[in-house]
Amino acid sequence: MVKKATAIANANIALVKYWGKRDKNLILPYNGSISLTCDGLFTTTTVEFSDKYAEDLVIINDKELKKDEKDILGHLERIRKMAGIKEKVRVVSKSNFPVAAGLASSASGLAALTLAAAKAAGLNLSQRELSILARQGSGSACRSIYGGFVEWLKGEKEDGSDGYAKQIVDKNSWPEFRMIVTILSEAKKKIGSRAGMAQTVETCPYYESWLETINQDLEIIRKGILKRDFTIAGVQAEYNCLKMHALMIATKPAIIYWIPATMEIIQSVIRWREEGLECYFTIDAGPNVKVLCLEKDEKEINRRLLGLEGVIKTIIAKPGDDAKIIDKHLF
Ligand code: 2P0
Repeated sequence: MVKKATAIANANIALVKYWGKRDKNLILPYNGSISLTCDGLFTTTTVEFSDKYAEDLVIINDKELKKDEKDILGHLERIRKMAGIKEKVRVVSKSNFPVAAGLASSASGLAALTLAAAKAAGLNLSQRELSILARQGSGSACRSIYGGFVEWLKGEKEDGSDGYAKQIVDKNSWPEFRMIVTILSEAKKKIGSRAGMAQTVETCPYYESWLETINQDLEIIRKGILKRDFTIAGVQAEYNCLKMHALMIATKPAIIYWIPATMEIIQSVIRWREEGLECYFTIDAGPNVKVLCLEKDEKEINRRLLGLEGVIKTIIAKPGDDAKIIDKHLF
């Protein structure tokens, strides 16, 4: 039997951010998060388990995986164990956007890997089971199993069985919603989010306040999404992003992901909004800014963004689909 499958998964960008783990092995978060699954920012991954391979081999964006990179081989081993198979694996994965620049490449990457590997290994998992499994590869990947607007429930149980993502609404529920991703720097970031969030939990004096106020952020954004109220969702997303960056800045040593062009966009978005062009920003563990707007303003905001110093390019994303199996393999 051929044990080969290919999956495609979209990246997701959080509107309420995940920042901090209560369990590093199972990847259980201290707080819940909400994201938009982005059409047009995706990873395609082919996985094959076979006796013909003498060694595991993982090729991501044409480069062989180094041992010290995220524990992808450990994740594949987890899936092999679940399926009770022993064959070595070959993985080829490609993303259509810059990796490791705060664009959640690990989310689409680990979601596509989980789905393709589970299918190739002969596991027949529900979306919830896939979400729990993807989470153990990379936290934010559990959200990329679903399309549209998605919430990752932090869960309470120690075994992580209630720590999964679920869809709030699908992509057709708010088709006018847009996320314009600006690419400012394709450089690999200095501190990864895994180390950055651990450092924040350990040293940031404000981390307790983050946890005390997060449920309110989740509630307001959920309401904004369900009512399709752009102002409610946008205001709260921007606020939550700034709170997360305030945490990062107040750790020892400070984690500062922003570059001058990041601030240029922040100030511009605030100015455009004051002029009546409604848009909001969010920023992850990197310098790139994502600008939230509605379809009617997409062209104008994109034009203005491209005119700013330091903006290399933009990608306009709409609400995207669930992760899915496709027929066309990469090898
Ligand atoms: C998020 N980020 O909610 C937050 C906001 C970055 C900033 O999830 O250690 O790659 O693999 O669980 O999911 C990035 O962290 O970290 C992230 P791991 P992950 O999107």
